Amino acid sequence: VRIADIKFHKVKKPLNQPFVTVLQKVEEREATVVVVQDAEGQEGYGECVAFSTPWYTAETVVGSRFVMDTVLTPLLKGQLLDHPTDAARLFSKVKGNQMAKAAMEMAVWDLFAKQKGMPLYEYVGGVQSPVPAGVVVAGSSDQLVRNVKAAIESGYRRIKLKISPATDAAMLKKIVAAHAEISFYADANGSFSGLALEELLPFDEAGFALIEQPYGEQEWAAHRIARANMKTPICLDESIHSLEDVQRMANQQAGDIVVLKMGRLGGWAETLKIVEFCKQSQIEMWVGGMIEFGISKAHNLALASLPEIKLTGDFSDSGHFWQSDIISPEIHVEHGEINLSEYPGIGYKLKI
Ligand code: OSB
Ligand code: MG
Repeated sequence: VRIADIKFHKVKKPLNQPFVTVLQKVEEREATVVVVQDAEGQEGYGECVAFSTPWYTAETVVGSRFVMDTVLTPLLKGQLLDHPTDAARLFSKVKGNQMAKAAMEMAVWDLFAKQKGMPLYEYVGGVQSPVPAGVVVAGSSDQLVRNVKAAIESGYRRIKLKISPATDAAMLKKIVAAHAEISFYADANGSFSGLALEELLPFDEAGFALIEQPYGEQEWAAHRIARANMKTPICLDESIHSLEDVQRMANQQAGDIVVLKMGRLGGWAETLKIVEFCKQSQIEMWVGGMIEFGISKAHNLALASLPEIKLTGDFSDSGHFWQSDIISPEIHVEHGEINLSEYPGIGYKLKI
């Protein structure tokens, strides 16, 4: 496939409700949509998931756009690629900037699948079966109870609760106990950083299926201690930027489960290597979300279709965050599931 042209579109939309965590209050989401074109004008789509400011990862919308425009585009444009993994190889000498790389690399994967006339999920080895939906609930305690109720009424069977040292663990235990049919995850986003294990232990009694990222990105020893002293599986999100980080987690026994986010990992090629390693090492995986638009979600759905990925990811309805999404059709949760598109590539049209 010849990458004949590369285009970018800015997207900016308000969230239906502010998304409030210990890290940041997100009220509006900006993103960059990447369109790669072959010589015939066939298009592949990617979405850069960097946020406006560096509150979750170091990259930003403006910084990633600079890198895509001035560094990555010259490396990719005009190239004749034999395989989509060539894109990651072309970018490999550029340091860091995984979200910028991923956005462009993922567009290339979409284009290859379209050239083959195959859905992307099939192209990467996934299997057709609806992807179970999962939603994230954040906010103060009374909001939490209301939002959990609303999520269950919308059909979600997996709910992720944002936690911090200020969260009332006993209250969460009651919520979890009241809904035996729901799988609850807890995500701390590193907010127990520097605190004693005792601060985290009350959450071990709440009945969560897993606890995500209690400590900071580089706090491997703290995660190892938590894992050794808790019955709830420890899951790493922010700590994982590459296959090497997953190997470090395994070697240091710092976690049981990894969250796959292609933006944070640099794209499909690195993510598929991690999937293979986790399969060999019997590490469980799930696909995380970052308040994304539909292009990114469509790639994530293809990833979640892989038979190795058994845990439910962050997959909510387009209408959960957005008045209107940037894809057609939008992503719909029905009976707690999302059907994979059977159209070529990501299977959704760009609607901007
Ligand atoms: O830690 O998983 C996270 C959103 C933005 C950045 C980081 C995270 C999140 C979420 C929301 O938890 C998940 C979603 O988009 O559904
Ligand atoms: Mg997380």
